Amino acid sequence: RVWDRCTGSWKRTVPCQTMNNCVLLEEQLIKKSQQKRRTSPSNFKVRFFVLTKSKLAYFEHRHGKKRTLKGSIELSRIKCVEIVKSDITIPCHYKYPFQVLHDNYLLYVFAPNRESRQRWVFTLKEETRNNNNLVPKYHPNFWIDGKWRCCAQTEKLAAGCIEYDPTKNASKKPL
Ligand code: 4IP
Repeated sequence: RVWDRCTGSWKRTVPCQTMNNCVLLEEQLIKKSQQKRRTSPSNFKVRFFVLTKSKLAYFEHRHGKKRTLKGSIELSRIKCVEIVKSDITIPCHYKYPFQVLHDNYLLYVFAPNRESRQRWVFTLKEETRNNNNLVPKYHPNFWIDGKWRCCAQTEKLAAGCIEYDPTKNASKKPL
């Protein structure tokens, strides 16, 4: 048996049989609900994030219990990964936000410190820089209360307002 780092439990099978299953990063972070439906609540959840060569997955982890998968994003579906620059008061414990735009959804993740955020943004950008669905432009600030704080557009899927550089931040490996 081998220890599965994703679920935090023993598994009969080898978890790292292929390179795609190997863990690049793992850490407890906070995420905002993606609000995939119009009626979805806006809330923040502590989740255990695991990045592999193929996916960004997040798990619920209650003390002493097996982790349960809550969501998983195929890296090939990611269109943009960037730091969020904002003047708003961050409504959760972790104060360093970044964004992952995928499909027609937007995931906001909050890291506990600058270094952690830099590691996630750096590694995610490295792994997605050659995707063929990247956006030419993105929104540097939050989508909040029905509008973009950067450009005041009122459509969540409105085109971004500043150029997205998939190689920026990706040249220097963070500590
Ligand atoms: C849920 O709220 C959780 O925040 C989900 O996050 C989130 O899914 C849901 O949003 C949101 O409705 P309740 O727990 O109060 O039901 P998690 O999966 O981490 O538990 P996302 O998509 O953010 O994973 P939508 O977007 O699925 O409606």
